Amino acid sequence: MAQPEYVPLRDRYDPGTTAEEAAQAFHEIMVKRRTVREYSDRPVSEETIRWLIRCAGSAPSGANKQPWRFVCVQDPDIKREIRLAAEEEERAFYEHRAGKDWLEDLEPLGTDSSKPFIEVAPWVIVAFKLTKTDDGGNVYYINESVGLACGFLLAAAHAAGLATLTHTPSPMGFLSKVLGRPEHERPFLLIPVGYPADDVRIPKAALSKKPLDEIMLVR
Ligand code: IYR
Repeated sequence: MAQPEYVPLRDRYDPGTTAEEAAQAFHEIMVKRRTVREYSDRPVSEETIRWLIRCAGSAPSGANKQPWRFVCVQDPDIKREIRLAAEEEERAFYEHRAGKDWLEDLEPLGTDSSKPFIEVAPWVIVAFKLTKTDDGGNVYYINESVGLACGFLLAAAHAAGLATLTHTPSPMGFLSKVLGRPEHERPFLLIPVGYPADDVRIPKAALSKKPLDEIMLVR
């Protein structure tokens, strides 16, 4: 086996304060993130989106294969096509695909099959997972990897003052067709990105997060 080549860890991030203070400060930023379903049409520059994708692309991944592609859509015609196809799937979901329990769980969030945000938000980012590398090689821990990259993307958008929504129309096959993606790429998440509408409201139920002692154990 060939020995890996190593380089020193340079450019270390230094928060300039204690880890505890920095962790608390970052929490103060992240805890203000909200999933937003109503957007302003205020433009967001392509360069901003490029920074968000650079950030997503910095995520760790299985064997560093980076099994993701982010298709960033601003073209109103394509957004419309995506919206119409997504709403068709969602109508089937809300009318008969979702069971009673699932619909009951969604009730407090007020979601339904209408997805205007796909057209109103200036950008819709469709994250695809790669089931093979572009040259046919293996990829590993695909869902974990793409999930992490999407998490980075959401955090980056939030840090830029932008809102997001993780939308999962199901099934999502139409996105491959509309966006002309090859067989080895599978739609993973649809993420509108933009400024929240001025009069945006958030379902109260989405605000409650589990207390720390319910999600954390120390041993
Ligand atoms: N995909 C549907 C339903 C939906 C499912 C879950 I789980 C949510 O947290 C929110 C919605 C939709 O987008 O409306």
